[in-house]
Amino acid sequence: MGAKFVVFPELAFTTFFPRHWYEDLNEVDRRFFESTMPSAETQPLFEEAKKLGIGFYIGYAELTQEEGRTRRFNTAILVGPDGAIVGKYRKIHLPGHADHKPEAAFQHLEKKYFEVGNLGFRVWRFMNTITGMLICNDRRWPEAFRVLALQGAEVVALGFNTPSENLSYPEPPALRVHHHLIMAQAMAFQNATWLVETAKCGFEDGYRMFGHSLIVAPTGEIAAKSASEEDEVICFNADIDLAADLKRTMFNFAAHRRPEHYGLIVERVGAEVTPAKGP
Ligand code: CDT
Repeated sequence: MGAKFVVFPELAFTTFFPRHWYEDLNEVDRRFFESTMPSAETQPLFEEAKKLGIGFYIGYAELTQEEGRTRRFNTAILVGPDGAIVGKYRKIHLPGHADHKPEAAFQHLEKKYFEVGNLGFRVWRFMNTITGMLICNDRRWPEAFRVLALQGAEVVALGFNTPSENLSYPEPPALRVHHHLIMAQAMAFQNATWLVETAKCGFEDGYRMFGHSLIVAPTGEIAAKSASEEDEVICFNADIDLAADLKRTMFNFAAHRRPEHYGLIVERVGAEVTPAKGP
């Protein structure tokens, strides 16, 4: 297909193991976490990409020793066409819960297995673009995209695992996909970036994920979308300068943003009912 840059899903080397409760963290570390990247097992991917001159984004469970202790992150890296790791992102918005819910159809234990990422939202000069990384649930938070856009992001790469079934309340899968699509289109347009979102799809371990990998243009239009829940590759020849007019006019941040009125966004975490006292 001529692709120069490939985006793989979140936790691409393993099953989405946070759907399972494991008592023994040593077992989790052994089965699902990578303590070096690349490793003997992952090196062939790096070598093949280098041979083909392809850069890539890939997500994995990262085990690291930092600040004198073992730490676990849900991580993604950007790898250049020369096989060198250019950037690393550790997932900041970790959904789900940390406690065991035996009554539930499956678990979503990201809060048990991972710490909140400590590297911030950053962008890199990458393959003649400015590229930022996010992971799965981050795509639901406009703040994450805006922080990348304020650093000049032209491309945002994101891998995801989203179950077709809502763990918390009954919700039609079609509605879940609808939310996925409108978020992606809105985030790309409002931040004038290309957005690549790559899904795990179909049944993994017997649990269904809704797929719908996307490449979204800065116009908010879907340039390419997967069509099945089978393994699939989608590709688009993206004009990175497509957003130039948008960035110069409607979303000229320097001209139009009013951060003096956005303070609550960083001061307050949860919503509090605080009505104005007067007109
Ligand atoms: N992997 C991931 O972040 N998935 C979440 C599911 C949320 S349900 C607890 C998502 O936002 O798609």
